[in-house]
Amino acid sequence: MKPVEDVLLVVDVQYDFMPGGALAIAHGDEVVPVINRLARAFSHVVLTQDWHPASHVSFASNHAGRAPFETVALPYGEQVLWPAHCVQGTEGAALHRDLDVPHARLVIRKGHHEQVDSYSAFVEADRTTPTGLAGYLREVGARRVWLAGLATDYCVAWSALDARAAGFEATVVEDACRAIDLNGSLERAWRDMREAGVARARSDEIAMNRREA
Ligand code: VGL
Ligand code: ZN
Repeated sequence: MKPVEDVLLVVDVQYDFMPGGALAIAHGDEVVPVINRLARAFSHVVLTQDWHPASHVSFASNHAGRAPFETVALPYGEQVLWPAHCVQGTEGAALHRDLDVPHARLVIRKGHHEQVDSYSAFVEADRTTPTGLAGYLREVGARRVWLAGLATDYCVAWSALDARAAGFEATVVEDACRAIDLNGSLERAWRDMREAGVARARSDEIAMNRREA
């Protein structure tokens, strides 16, 4: 296994997704030490950052009379309305200070278009606007994307599915992720990923295998 063929994608390890954050994910902070350990087995790491303008279409507060976790029909399809989170330049949008991945090469910021959300690190929610990540990964010779971070059933799952759609192998490191689990979203995400050929692994297996490789 040539290291350059394997890229670790660390998704949205940001304060607003941590306990106490604006869109808190239960036990979200537990991924940090797992990812720190995992990342040492990868020479190539890419980080993502959810990065919305304050006027973003995914925020319930920008829709009169609507509450968080309701859905709304947008031109590109159904959109979950979230509490305002990861507003560009705020503390809540910052990466967790204990995330220790100094060798990460690229940070992809997504969700910056006011009228389009982007769970996926590859393609925005209109399903047509690319972030550029697929082109970057192809150019550096990546074959498999390993995924970790938040949330399993939204940004991790959508990124894993789009990695497959872009022609990469994809493996979700399940103990390095935590889920939002809204109305069965976690079970649905695992089913969709399985059907798309996304593999599942545990961080202890990977770190060991990759050290031996
Ligand atoms: C996410 C909901 C809204 C995520 C981002 O990182 O999974 N979920 N924005
Ligand atoms: Zn978001």
